[in-house]
Amino acid sequence: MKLFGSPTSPYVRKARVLIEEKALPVEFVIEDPWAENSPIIEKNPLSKVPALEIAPNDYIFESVLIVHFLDHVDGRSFTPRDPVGYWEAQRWQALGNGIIDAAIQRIFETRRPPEHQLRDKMAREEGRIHRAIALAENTFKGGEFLVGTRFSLADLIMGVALQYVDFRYPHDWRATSPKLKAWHAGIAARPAFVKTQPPDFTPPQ
Ligand SMILES: N[C@@H](CCC(=O)N[C@@H](CS)C(=O)NCC(=O)O)C(=O)O
Repeated sequence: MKLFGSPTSPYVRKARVLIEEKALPVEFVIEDPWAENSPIIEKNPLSKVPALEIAPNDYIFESVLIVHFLDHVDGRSFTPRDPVGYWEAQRWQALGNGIIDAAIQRIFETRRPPEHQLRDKMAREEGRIHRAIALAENTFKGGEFLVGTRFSLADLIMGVALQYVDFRYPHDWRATSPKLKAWHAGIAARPAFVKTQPPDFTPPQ
C-alpha cells in the first residue's frame, strides 16, 4: 500500500502515526494537493490529502475512512471493544477531528493577504479550539490513556490534534490543562509520534 500526502498535514499524520504504531507495510509518498495539476487529482477527485492506495490504482480518501481502514486491516484494532470504551473513543475522536478542522481553517485565514483576512472568522476558530481543549481537560480523568488502560484511536487523534495546535496555533493551553499536559507528554514521546513530526517543528516541553 501507499499513502499519498504532505508531511505537515494533520489529516495525513493521523494515518502516518497509525501506520507507524502498527508497523504496517505502507510507503509514504509526498504529493502536494495545492500544486497546479496535482497528481493527487487522479487519486482523489476532491484533490485533498491523504489518499491511500489499497490495490493497484484503487484509492480511498478522507482521513476518517483511511484511519478506519488501517485500524481494521490487520486484525489489531486500536478501537476499544467494550461498548462504553467504544463510544468514549468515538467521542474523543470527534473532538480531536474538530480541533484539527478549526486549526486548519484558522491557519488558512492567516495565509490570505492581510486585507482579505477575516478576523472574526479567526476568532471563531480559536474559540472552538479553546472550548474543545477545556472540555477535554474537564472530561479527562487523568492518566496515561484517554480511554481505559491501553493506547487507542482516542489518544492517536487527540494527540495529533493538540500537536497540530502546538505547530500552527502555538499558545499555552498547558497552563490551564494539567491533566492533558501530562497525558500529551507521554503520547508525543511515542516513537510513532516522534517519527512523524512535521519538519522543523520543535515540540514544547
Ligand atoms: N476531510 C478531509 C480534509 C483533508 C484536507 O483538507 N487536506 C488538506 C491538507 S491539510 C488538503 O489536501 N487541502 C487541499 C485543498 O483544499 O485543495 C480529510 O479528513 O481527509
